[in-house]
Amino acid sequence: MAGTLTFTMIKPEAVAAGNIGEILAMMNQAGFRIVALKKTQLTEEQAGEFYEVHKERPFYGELVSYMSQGPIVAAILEKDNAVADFRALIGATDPAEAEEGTIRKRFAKSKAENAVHGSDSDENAQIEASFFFSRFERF
Ligand code: 3AN
Repeated sequence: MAGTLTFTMIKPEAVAAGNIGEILAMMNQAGFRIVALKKTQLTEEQAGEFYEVHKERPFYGELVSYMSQGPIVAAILEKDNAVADFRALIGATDPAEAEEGTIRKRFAKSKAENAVHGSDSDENAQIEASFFFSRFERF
């Protein structure tokens, strides 16, 4: 059975552009409940650890420096079928391929600066949520 939790980050360029409120509103309107929420900034080391799965990809270095360049907003979200439904809400990695009405269509600038992160599996949602939040920060 599909899990009810997913993990998201609003990425540095979307935070810097003042889009936190509108992006969170789109998540709420799509039926996601905020379980945990914080604004924080990753060190390069932390960003490297978070994106460890992409270590062999050619854009890994660029991704790590971009994700640590400014504050991000991290959140745990709850909804039935959370991971798949949230991936549908954010749209394709490349905003040029993202469908109308998706968060990336509206806010992403490029494949790298694509406004939001969304977990790609229930297992990764748990790992990513625990990277940012303790049990005492989830409600
Ligand atoms: P998604 O975020 O849609 O799951 P992944 O898992 O393929 O996409 O990529 C993780 C992150 O790596 C993306 N959110 C994006 O910031 C960055 N990324 C992916 N592809 C590229 C690329 N071709 N060039 C630069 N950065 C990329």
